[in-house]
Order: sequence, then structure tokens, then C-alpha cells
Amino acid sequence: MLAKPLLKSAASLIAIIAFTAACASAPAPTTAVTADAAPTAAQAQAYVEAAERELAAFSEVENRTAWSFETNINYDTEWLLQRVATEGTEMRVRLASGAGRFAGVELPADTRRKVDLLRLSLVLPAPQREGAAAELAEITTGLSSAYSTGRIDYQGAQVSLDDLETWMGTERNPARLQEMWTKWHAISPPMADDYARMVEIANEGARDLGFDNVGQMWLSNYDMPAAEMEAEVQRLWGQMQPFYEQLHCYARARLNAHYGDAVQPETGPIRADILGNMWAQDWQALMPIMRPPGGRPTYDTTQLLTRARLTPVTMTEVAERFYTSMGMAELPDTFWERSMLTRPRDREVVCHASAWDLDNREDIRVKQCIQINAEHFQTIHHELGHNYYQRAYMDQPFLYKNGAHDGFHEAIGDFIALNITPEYLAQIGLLQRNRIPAASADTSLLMEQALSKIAFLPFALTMDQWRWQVFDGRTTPAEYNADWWALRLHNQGIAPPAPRPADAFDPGAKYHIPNNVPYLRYFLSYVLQFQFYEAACRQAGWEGPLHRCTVYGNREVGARFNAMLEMGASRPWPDALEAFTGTRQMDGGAMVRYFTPLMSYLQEQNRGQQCGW
Ligand code: X8Z
Ligand code: ZN
Repeated sequence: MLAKPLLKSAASLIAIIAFTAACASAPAPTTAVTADAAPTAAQAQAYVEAAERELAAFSEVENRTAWSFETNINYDTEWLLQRVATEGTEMRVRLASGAGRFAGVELPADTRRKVDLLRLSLVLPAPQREGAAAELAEITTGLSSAYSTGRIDYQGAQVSLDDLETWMGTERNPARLQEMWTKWHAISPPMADDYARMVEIANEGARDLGFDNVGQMWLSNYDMPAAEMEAEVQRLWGQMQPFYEQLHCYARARLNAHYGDAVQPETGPIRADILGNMWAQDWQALMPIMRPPGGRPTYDTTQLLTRARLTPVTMTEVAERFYTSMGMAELPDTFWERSMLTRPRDREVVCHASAWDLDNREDIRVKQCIQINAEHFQTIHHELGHNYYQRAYMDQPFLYKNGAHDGFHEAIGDFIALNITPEYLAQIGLLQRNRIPAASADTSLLMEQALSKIAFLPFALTMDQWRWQVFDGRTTPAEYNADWWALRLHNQGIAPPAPRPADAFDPGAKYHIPNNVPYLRYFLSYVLQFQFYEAACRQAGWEGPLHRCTVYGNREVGARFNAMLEMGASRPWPDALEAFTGTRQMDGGAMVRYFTPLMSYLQEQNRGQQCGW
């Protein structure tokens, strides 16, 4: 989640945190501008420099406070976080509001960019009136704690989300799936009122900064007007939607065959709790049910990892080796000393994985409750992608220590993970060479990827479409849950296992909602990672089917990739994209080409079916 606009480091919460006054350095940069005279470019330049100093000085306090909280949730760390979050929000609001004064001033491109970045540096702004930032911080830290300390009573034990997530991947008893799903979704109703109040405060803050609402502010972070960006997202979804419909149709038929009409009817939406994932956002765990009939079995990554007796640490080392094989430096010793790679048993933590850069230089870390399975193998590659990006842009000025946009930050590690092919697994000794699946298994290999990558897109879209509606007032608190399911149905074609209770607040049962991490970044990342991958394989001269390509060990590709990462946020994102891929547009074409052989297969399988819902 790392890649918050301008919050170069930590996790979600930090998004709303800011920096404390503890930063001894620069006085408030507002002193650089007088109230009456039209500001000059020189003043803008001075303002930006002072702001960068102030932000840089305080960010370490912010990051270490958030790290302390997320790796040890208790009364005191929550208190400290609230304090720092309040001060940080106040600081950023002050800096953003001061930056607004340069709106009409002609500025050199670099100063203009930094002024604009300053205006967008908050995920949740607060109004400047006394007490608003503190109230916001109290709500957001409370929501975060509530989510991360949530437990359900299941089979006679108190169970946390990380265990539930794993079990939902393998459990096939529909009653038990429904129980796990329903109980987890009962943790969020107490969040609903606070969430509604938070929306009110943050919207007021956004309006003070000249935005219509928070959603519009989020959409303004992509080097183009918000409305254009929203249209861009629709265009990208339009490219992939036909693929999703075919996958949905196939998955529904297979689930119907497996469970029977009483659990999964042949037509209409798919039941949300039987897709192998708490939020139905990734269906890869259903591979045993989805394997093409008569198709060759491939291999089970979880089994390979377990058989090799990997531990959380050695699994992280395997991921690190991918990056170093491409010429990137080893992780620093402090990464290994200070990261949290397993769930501690003696305290509450935020288990949702994240990557951190605590001092904006070398103190990079991962926080993940690693379990030895395929999903966590993917996730540790994902998290290290954040860390390698942070390290690559370390020498940029403070405001540029960020991704080209937040989707870039999310795409780095996923791009690397696309290179985990059978050939690669054999190369590193996890898969025996004679077990490398033949070309006849390509449909299965692609199916597995599609269940992860294509199934995800309409979920990601739903997450932020819901929030855009909430922030712009189309969805009122009374409509929170109904509108959530309307979008889930419309985009994903899924439905809850049973009618939802009147007080349900189902969006709150997904990490990024109570933690206020914008989710469009993941949608964009899933498109971008295929563009990176196709470009990398082209650079490597790969001629076989795209999904069999791995650039493991390729230092030239690594150097070109790192050159894009080093740019950080210093240029508009199309420049960064062009530097590595040669194109300036986000485009679903690479993803379409990757999956084309599977699409023909799905269309054939779905022939005669009434697809859609
Ligand atoms: O939140 C994450 C990462 C941290 S940035 C683990 N992801 C999204 C999610 O879990 O919902 C990665 C995939 C989508
Ligand atoms: Zn991430």
C-alpha cells in the first residue's frame, strides 16, 4: 500500500498522518508569501524548498510512530499515532493550502510540479478549524485498530483474519465457507458511523483545498484532470471486461458442477463466499476446481515451497534473489534485523502486508505475516518491489520520492512475480526439470494467472467506485451497504451467500476501506505490470509464448527497469512509462495478448451457455 501520494513510506494510516512540530528546522513556509502581493516564481521556489525541508525532517517521526503502532497495537502506540497523525495532517493541510496561492502564477516546470504535488499530498485532508484534524485522527486510528484486531469465534477458537484467509482458500464445505464469511463481515458494522463522520470531515477538508470532494482529490493524482482519469479507467476496464465475462461464465459453470444448483445456480451471480477468497478478489485458490477438464495437471506452488522447507526468511531471500539477479543491490542488514516477517504471538499487529522506508534512505523494511503458500510467495515479491522502488528514488528531492503514480508503485513487485515461470522455478531448484509442464499445459498455467489477474479487476474498480460515490454524496450512509452490493453485482457478478442484515457495513470488512488506502492503484497496477512484462521480454529478445518468459538474471533489463524506478515522481508518469516501455499510454493490450490463448479456450468451453448475470 505503500505508495501514498507523497507519503513515501509507510502504510495506510500514515496516509493521514503528517509530520509533527518536532521538526526543529524550517518555520512554516507560509512566511515566504505575503498575503496581498501577487506571489512570484521566486517565492514559489522558496516555499517549495522550505516545505520539502519541513516534510523531510518530520517524516521520520511519522514513519517510526506508525511502524511502532502497526507492529504493536496498544493504548500507548495508538495514542502516539493519533498525536502524530493530527500534527501531520495539520502540517500538510497548511502546506497544501499555502501552495494554492501559486495557482495562477507562471512557474518553471519543476516548481509547478512540486507545488501541485504539495496540494495533493493528503489522502484524507482535514479542515483547518481547531480540533478537526484531531477528530479525524481519532477516527482513523480507531478504524485501523478495529480492523486489525478483529477476531471471530470459529470452531471453538478465536481466529484472526490471516488464518481465515488461508482457510477460505482450501475449505470446500459451503456451510463452513458461509460461516467464516458471515462472521468476518460482522466485525465491520460498528465502524459505519465513524466512517460516515470521517467522510464528512475529510470532504470539508478537500473543499477547503479547492476540490469538490475527497474522491475527486484522489483522482487528481494522475497528471491529468480527474474527469479524464475516470474516463481512462473506464477505457481500460472496457478492454478487459469481455475477458472477465468469459472467465466468470466458465467459473460459474465449474462451481455449479462442483457444488450443485442449491449452492451455485447455473445462471445469475456467483456466491461471494465460494470463490476461494474472503473478498472474491482473487480466485486462484479455486484452481483445483477450475483446471481444464482433461488438461494436464501442472504443479502446486504451495507444495513446492513446503517441500523445499522454506521459512518466512528463506522465502524472502528467494524473492530478494530475483532482484539481485537483475543487478539490484542486496537488501541492507537492517532490513533483516528490523522487518516483521511473521505474526508475533505476544501482541496485536497489523498483519496486512506493507513495505516501509522509515528514514527515506536505507532503513527499508517489510511487515508481513508470512505463511508458506503461493499467495504469500507472490506477496513478498510484491512488497520487495516497493522497497526496491524506494531505494531507487532515494536521491530524488523529497517531493519526488514516490512512484510515477501509485499504480507504478504497486506494479513493480507484481511485474517481477509474473516472471515466476516453471523454467525459473527449475532454475532455482524448486521444481525438478522433468516436472516442467509441457506446452499442452499452457491453458492450465494461463487459467491460474487469469483467476488471479483478471478476476481482480472488477473488484478493484468496485472498491473505489464505491468510495467515489460515497465522497461525492451519491451514496449516503443509509445506502452504504446496498450500493456496495449493487456495484459488486454490476461489476463482478457476485452476490452475498444470504440477504445482508440491516446494519451490515460490508465494505468495512476489507482492509483498504477502514485504513483509507485508495484502491485504484491496484487496478492500474494490474494493467501496467503486463506492459512492463511484455516490454521486458521484448528487450530480452524472448520469442516464445509471453507467459513462459522470465527475465531472471537479465542485468540489461534490470538496468533499464531501475532507470525508470530512479525517476521516482520527478516527471509526469507517461515519461516514466515511456522510459521503460516506449509507450506513453496505459493500455490493456499487453494483458489481452498474454491471455489470448486462454480466451479462445474459454469461449469454446462457454459455447451454448448463457453468460452474464
Ligand atoms: O494490499 C495489497 C498489498 C499491499 S500494498 C499486500 N494488495 C491488494 C490487496 O491485498 O487487496 C496487493 C494486491 C491487492
Ligand atoms: Zn503494495
